[in-house]
Amino acid sequence: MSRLPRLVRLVLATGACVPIAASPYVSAQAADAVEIAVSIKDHKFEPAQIKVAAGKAIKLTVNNLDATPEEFESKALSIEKVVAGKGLAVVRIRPLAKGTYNFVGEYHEDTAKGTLDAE
Ligand SMILES: [Cu+2]
Repeated sequence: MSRLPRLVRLVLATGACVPIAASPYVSAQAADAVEIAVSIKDHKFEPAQIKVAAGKAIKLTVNNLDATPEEFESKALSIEKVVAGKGLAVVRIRPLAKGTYNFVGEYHEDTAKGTLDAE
C-alpha cells in the first residue's frame, strides 16, 4: 500500500470512488465563513458578479427586494434555495476551488443571472 499514490490509498481506505477532481469544493476546513450579501431587484441580481476568496466557506445572504418569490439556483454548486418575495435566505457554501460558478434566479432565468468568482 505504501507505494500507491495518496489519492488511491484514500479511495481504497474509504471504499468509495469520489470524483474529487470534478468537485468544485476543496477539502480545506472552513474557519469562519466569509459573509456576503446579494440582492434581487427587478428580477436581477445586484451585484451580478460576486468575488470571493477561494478556499473559504461563504455565508451568502440573498435579499429579495421583489414582491414575488425567487429561487437561487446554482447547478455548478448543487444549490437550490427559494427566497420569498420581500424575504431573506441564507445560503451556505463550502470552500470553493478557484473558478467561476454560475447561478440564476430560476423563476426569471432570462434576467436573473450571476457568477461567483472564487480567486
Ligand atoms: Cu430549482
